[in-house]
Amino acid sequence: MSRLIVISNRVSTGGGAQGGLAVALSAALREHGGIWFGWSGNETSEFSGQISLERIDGVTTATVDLEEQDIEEYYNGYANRTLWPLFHYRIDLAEYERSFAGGYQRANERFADTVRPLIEPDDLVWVQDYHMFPLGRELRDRGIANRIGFFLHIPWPPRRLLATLPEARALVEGLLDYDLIGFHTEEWLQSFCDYARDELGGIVDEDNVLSALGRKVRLIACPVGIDATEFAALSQNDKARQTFERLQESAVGRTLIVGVDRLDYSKGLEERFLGYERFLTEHPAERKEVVLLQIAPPSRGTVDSYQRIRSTLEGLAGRINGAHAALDWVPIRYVNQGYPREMLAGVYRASKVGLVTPLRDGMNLVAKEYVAAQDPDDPGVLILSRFAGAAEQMQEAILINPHSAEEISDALRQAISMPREERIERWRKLMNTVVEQDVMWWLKRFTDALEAIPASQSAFIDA
Ligand code: GDG
Repeated sequence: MSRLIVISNRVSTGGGAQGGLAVALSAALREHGGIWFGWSGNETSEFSGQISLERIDGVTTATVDLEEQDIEEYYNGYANRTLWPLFHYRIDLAEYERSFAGGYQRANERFADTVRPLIEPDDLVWVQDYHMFPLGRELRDRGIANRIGFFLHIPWPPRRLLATLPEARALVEGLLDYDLIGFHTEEWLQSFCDYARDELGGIVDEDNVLSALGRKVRLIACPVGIDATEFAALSQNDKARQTFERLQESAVGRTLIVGVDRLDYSKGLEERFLGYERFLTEHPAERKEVVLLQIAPPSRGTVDSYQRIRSTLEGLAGRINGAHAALDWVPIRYVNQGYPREMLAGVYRASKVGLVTPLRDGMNLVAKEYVAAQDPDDPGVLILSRFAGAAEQMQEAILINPHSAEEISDALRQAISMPREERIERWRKLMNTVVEQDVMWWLKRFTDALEAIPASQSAFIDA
């Protein structure tokens, strides 16, 4: 078995409060041996490429500090203010600055210089996400002939949106140096093919191998999962049970609806609140029987668009509560803080409706966690946006268009009145998928596909 070199913006080894993805990548690193490389999260006055090596729970991590300018231009700039909004279809929020693009390229070159000496000839190299698009090419330029895979955790935008990015062509050309590119869904994969065909004259064969500009790269749709068995067990531990009981007491007989999202404009929180308000107005009789608990830990607080969405939501929650609350009831509990995972599991289990309404989302793990945490004898109902990658696998949820307040309102009504047998039937199908296509399934599918690529494929083909 080849060693694995995982490369991502940040490195987290699955200890403490880490999510399922970090746990799975750590498990793969333990099995294959290898190294997890990335930015330390720290700033240094002058970049030195000094690697800090650590061994945590059987996983070797290698991290490097970046200069303030790198962090500003690469991370806060190009990653968070250019690529993230553009790839979530928000060109209105995307900032196109040459300095960001330059800093992004520089940081990737620095990553390549730093990780290069750690890579041995038979290692599988696996690059994660949009922070690192150019890394494959930079490694090739430094003589790395290994199999290199790339996985994109966010959507791939439609061709005409991507074309608004000044560096679009160079970015996609750079991706041709990978051997394998993974997307969560067929839809994101097809959007990538559209661009490669129309802008680069590429050809995609029946095995999803793209040939363009004399290079070949294999494409796969490989949806990420959660550790469903672990999460189901978590929902029954002491801390989860205490949270469950506390919520049940505080909701006194009311139906709890839950949303859990990083505070991000892609998650459709504003539209969710408006859809919920619509439900309150359209169904006065049910009004006081429901409570919406929205957990939204703030993120990327230095970026303007995140400050704006935060204040918009505060205003909206205040207005809805002001307009609809009664002496003994507040319609929205809006909480701007994070909770430990086992408490979240208890929150999901206590909630009869999981409301997941992103406007665009690569996958959305909350939808899967919500399902995994349910009581099999009395499960809650998942309402899910059609525009989340998860919708491709989770057809038994109530699927909605998150831009339509009416659809959200109708879906809430349907979920709240759904008979137990129907809830159980839908949940069983959803749970089967979440358990079968879990995070270890995802990991194995991707690494097997990478390992199956003949080592020579990364060389030039005849044009
Ligand atoms: C990217 C893509 C893709 C949230 N609040 C708390 C908390 N969380 C955890 C959830 C879940 C995770 O954060 C969020 O996962 P998502 O999938 O929703 O979204 P992103 O962070 O945007 O991740 C996404 C994912 O990559 C994987 O490929 O699904 O589409 O955007 O696990 O539970 N965790 C804790 N406390 C909180 O308050 N502990």
